[in-house]
Formats: sequence, structure tokens, C-alpha cells
Amino acid sequence: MIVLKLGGSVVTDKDRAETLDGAALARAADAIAAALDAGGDALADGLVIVHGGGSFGHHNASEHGVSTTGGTHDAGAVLDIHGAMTTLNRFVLSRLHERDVAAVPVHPFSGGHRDGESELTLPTGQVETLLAEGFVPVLHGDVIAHAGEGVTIVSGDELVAALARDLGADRIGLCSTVPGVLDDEDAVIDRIGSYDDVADVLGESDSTDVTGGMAAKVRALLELEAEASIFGLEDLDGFLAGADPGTTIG
Ligand code: IP8
Repeated sequence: MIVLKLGGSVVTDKDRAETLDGAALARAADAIAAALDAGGDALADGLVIVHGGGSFGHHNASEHGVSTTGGTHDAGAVLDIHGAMTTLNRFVLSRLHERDVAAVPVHPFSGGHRDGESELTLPTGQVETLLAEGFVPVLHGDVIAHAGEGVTIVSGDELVAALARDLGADRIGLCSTVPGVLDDEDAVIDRIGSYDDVADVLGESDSTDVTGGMAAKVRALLELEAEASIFGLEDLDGFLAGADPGTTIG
């Protein structure tokens, strides 16, 4: 089984509020549809897609001062952020449906929560059952109930980690706007085995990103048993066909 994250910065114009990158989303949907059509071992046990927020969630979250640790009790703010994410989810689903992919939405806000220690609990029985029934579940970064904080943000990367762990993913892919994790000279780092390998080169994200950018992604992926790949959109076909493009983490 493959867990694939489509980065919010890939499928949206990250610097312009609520703006889709239609061409990039179409290209990603083409690659997914072609890989599913081709069948093959890599996708034999199904595909779970998670997409990030890009310009559809981060701007709303930062406007309301909500992050993965700092919450809100303002129901309007919750609806605003969740609404932006479900709007983007509908776009992703519709582009996949146009290509006959059996994609269905799974909204983390409806099932997950964090405890007082910010530990995420994400039920995965529905995802597992949908996979077994031949669907492609499509989750997204979202708002989430958080004990003692009201509601906070759950990033797509956290969801990828939880799904990969609980469903025993064989492979994890993060499709990003960059061809991998880049070193000081902008060359793709082939493999990262520990965060110390890259602590010097991973700075803050340039755009409004309440969940931490590349550094947070690498940290989350390093905690997983399965190896993960971070790669650019041009390598999505290759990844889905079984190759290990970009940076391998783990
Ligand atoms: O783009 C964040 O998801 P991410 C989602 O995967 C929200 O970090 C609501 C900001």
C-alpha cells in the first residue's frame, strides 16, 4: 500500500490566497490515474492520498492565530479553516473523478483528536475498509479537536505518518515543489538517515506555513519504519511505478 502526499504548494499557488495551481493538479491527477490503470505490484494493495493546504488553509489558520499547538474556541474560525480545506479537497476529488479514479473524501476533523499532550489519535478503520473495497481515500490537512486547546491544526505530514504507521504502508511519497531535500548548493540530497545530517541546511519555510515546512516533514518521516521519498511533480509517475526518486528518508 502506498501513502502519497500531494504537497499543498504543488496543487495550489501557495502565495495567493485560495488559488489552485490547475495545471499542476491536472498533472498529478494524470500520473495517479495512469499508475492505477497500469496496475502493477506497487499499487496492488491500494493508494491513500493526503493533500496539504497550500493557499487553502495556511492563510486562514494564520489569520485566526491557529497552529498545531495553539488552538481556538471560535467556531467561526474552525469553520473557516475547515471550509477552505474541504473546498480544496473537492477540487482534488473532482480532478481525480474526471480521470475515473474512485477517490472519496475522508475528513480528519470528523474523526480525529489530540489529547492534552498534543498526541494525535486518528481512526483508520474507515480508510482500511475503503481501500479493501477498491476506493482511493483522499485525506487532507485539517482542523482537529484538541484537549485543553479547543481546536488546532493537523498537518498533512502528521496524517501521512499516522496512516503509514497504522496501516503498515509499504511506501510513502511526498510530492513537493522541489525535486527533493536540497543541500546548500541546491543539489538533491540522496538519502537522510538522521535529522543531524541536514539540521544546517533546513531553514524556515518562505511562505505562510503554520505547520513548519521541510524541516517538519523530514522530522515526521524519520520517525517511520517504512522508507519515504520526497520528490518533485516530474517524478510522481516514476515513484508510483516503483522507483525511488528525489531524497530517500529513513
Ligand atoms: O499543508 C495544513 O496542512 P499541510 C492544513 O499539510 C491547514 O501542513 C488547515 C493549515
